[in-house]
Amino acid sequence: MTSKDGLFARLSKTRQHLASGLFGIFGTAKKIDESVYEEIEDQMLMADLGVQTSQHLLSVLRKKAHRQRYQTTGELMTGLRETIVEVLAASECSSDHGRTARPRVTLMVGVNGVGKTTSLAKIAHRYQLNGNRVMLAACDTFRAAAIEQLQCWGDRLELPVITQPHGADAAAVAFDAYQAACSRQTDHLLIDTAGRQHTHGDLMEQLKKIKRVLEKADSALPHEVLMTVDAGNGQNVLSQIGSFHEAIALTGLCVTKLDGTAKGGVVIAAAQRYGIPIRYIGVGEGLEDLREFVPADFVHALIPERDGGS
Ligand SMILES: Nc1nc2c(ncn2[C@@H]2O[C@H](COP(=O)(O)OP(=O)(O)O)[C@@H](O)[C@H]2O)c(=O)[nH]1
Ligand SMILES: [Mg+2]
Repeated sequence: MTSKDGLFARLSKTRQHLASGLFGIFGTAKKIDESVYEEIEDQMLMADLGVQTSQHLLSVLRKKAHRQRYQTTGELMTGLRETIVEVLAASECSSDHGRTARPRVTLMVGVNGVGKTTSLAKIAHRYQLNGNRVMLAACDTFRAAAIEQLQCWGDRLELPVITQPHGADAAAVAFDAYQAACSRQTDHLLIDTAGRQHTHGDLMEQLKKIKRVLEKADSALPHEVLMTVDAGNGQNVLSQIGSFHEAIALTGLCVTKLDGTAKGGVVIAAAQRYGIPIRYIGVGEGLEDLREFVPADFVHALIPERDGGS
């Protein structure tokens, strides 16, 4: 099974919502009229693209259809695919976010239970496979179990994990970890943080403090502020991103649990609304179930060619 086939299988729930409805429209070789656009919009809303993003995509698609004189619904389908890829690609960032810095520091943030710690372990594993030295920092000092969970991943992946006892100052752990990463010539320092509701002021302040303390050590830190969101939360994901972005300026997104939801369209909405690049998508609980986000592969898995399946 190639990774693209794997992606196709994992995105089946969202595809059933989005693509099967679209095939109903496009498969009937209708004339392109207003009712076709309305039906496309309905399908997009069902796949959780949201009103604003659906309308944006439709307006771009209408112009494209007019300019390129689309005659068939098949051409319209191709145009829709292209339009979504363009939206997703536009959020890919041109700046490299310290890609070559060593240690490159990633701060993982997000609300509770979305898959931050698991995704961090998956990212660590990817880096290791590329021959990089990785260190983890357990800055979710809020729950004792969270420190143990990261330690467990560290044992499994044979990675150093910097910890302090439950209740310690998370910013102090981050600072210690950065110093350790520098002295041990680590390539990637991945910092796990406590889940917090975006409405929880104190915890947001703690996150800002972690960032400030790192910035004091080196103004380029953290190179990446990666927010994990659970696709299953659908449109709520957008307000979560908005609050975190305002508080600590996100540089990337990791969208998890796309395997278990029909709301995968929220990936497109997130890219369109905030222009924050999607770095990774999570498509299962295993270590290998994290993919680098490739817009064209994602769109192909959601809206395949009619006779395709791979
Ligand atoms: N199906 C599925 N489960 C996931 C994915 N990512 C994380 N999980 C599960 O989500 C649960 C919460 O993950 P955790 O990393 O502890 O979340 P955190 O509270 O944000 O750190 C765990 O049971 C993970 O195995 C994913 O992409 N797909
Ligand atoms: Mg966690």
